[in-house]
Amino acid sequence: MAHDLQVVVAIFVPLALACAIGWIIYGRRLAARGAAAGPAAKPAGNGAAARSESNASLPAAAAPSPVRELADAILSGQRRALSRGITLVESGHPRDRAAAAGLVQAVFADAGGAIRIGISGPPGVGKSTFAEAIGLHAIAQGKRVAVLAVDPSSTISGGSILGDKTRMERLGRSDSAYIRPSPSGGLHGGIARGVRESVTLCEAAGFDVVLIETMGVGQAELAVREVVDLVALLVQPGGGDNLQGIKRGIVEIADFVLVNKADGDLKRPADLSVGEYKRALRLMSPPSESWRPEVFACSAVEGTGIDHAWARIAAFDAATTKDGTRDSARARQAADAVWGYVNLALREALQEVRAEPQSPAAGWEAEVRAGRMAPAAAAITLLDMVRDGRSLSGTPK
Ligand SMILES: Nc1nc2c(ncn2[C@@H]2O[C@H](COP(=O)(O)OP(=O)(O)O)[C@@H](O)[C@H]2O)c(=O)[nH]1
Ligand SMILES: [Mg+2]
Repeated sequence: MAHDLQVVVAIFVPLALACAIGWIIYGRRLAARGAAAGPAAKPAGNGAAARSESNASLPAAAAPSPVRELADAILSGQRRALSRGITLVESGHPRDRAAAAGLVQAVFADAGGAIRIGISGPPGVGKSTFAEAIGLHAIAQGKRVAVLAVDPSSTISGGSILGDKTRMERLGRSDSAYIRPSPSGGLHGGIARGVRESVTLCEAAGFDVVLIETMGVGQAELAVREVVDLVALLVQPGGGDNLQGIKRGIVEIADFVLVNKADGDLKRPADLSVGEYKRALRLMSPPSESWRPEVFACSAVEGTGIDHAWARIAAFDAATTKDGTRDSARARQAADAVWGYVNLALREALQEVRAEPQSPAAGWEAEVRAGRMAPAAAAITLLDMVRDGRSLSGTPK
């Protein structure tokens, strides 16, 4: 039937249901764990606060749901299940939203254990090559590495971009690696839609390093900051003191600026660029209170500087974990994300209402378009209607 204000409210019912299902499933697992192996001895992750004693007494769910089965398969480290899970959280379709939220909630207490690294920088700078090099290095140190990359060749206009290495063949052959190229069609600010959830699923599947390669274009790059612990910005070597057209804002969110391609003829220009970026960064405020951004050169192709990069990333992780800034940043990111989802769901619900020609919402918009009403006044009128619970739909029930 027609949409009215209840559409807005109805959006939250599936979400709330999903959370409830997650709690129930979680409680069941806790109870099972408690019976089998005593108290769980996992390191604190996402679910540190959620792991309260009282959950163990939650009622058991009747039958294993498809979402529960998928969650269990992910938790047992099955790659195909992880891929299916990521497809679900990337879907963006309102129909999949409750299942996606339920899945993430079902594995949430087992996530949080990875170091989350954003790899940013313009197209062609070597992000994928670097991700592969540092991924292989981390694996050699005994880590399991997941890479979430936006595949730029999947854009309609893009075609293949500068010998793009999204597939990362060498890394892909390792049993300790998981590579997920996401189509850039579903982009949500330079990173794949649902990437926060994908990180959670990768962590639940047991990966201890999650690399997120961004698409590398424009201000959208800033979005990656919201889902990672640290950002490594890759830049090209080159003279000139204009930071080579890199947007200042993007340099400002970087914990590391890596001048890549420091090999062959580019070695010397790379070293000069390191000095320039160091000088530039001194004038900017660092993204984290407990870490001064570092600049150094590397060659992802030759592998030079990769061990140093990994050592410094490990130092960043150790410092920010110890002083609590990593967890407080994660807490803030998570809280902000709640409002991001609420904004999105509300906007979608209101768009639906707006699409109905008979609705007062559409009427107010027409008034604005005709120049009879100021946009701010129309917005307040609509928000008042929402607050008062009045129908925004034109078709009475
Ligand atoms: N000389 C040199 N070329 C590199 C290096 N890293 C990447 N490349 C090349 O730069 C091109 C783009 O690399 P890619 O990793 O796909 O860049 P992305 O678009 O930032 O992911 C490829 O042809 C790479 O072989 C490097 O350290 N040195
Ligand atoms: Mg790439």
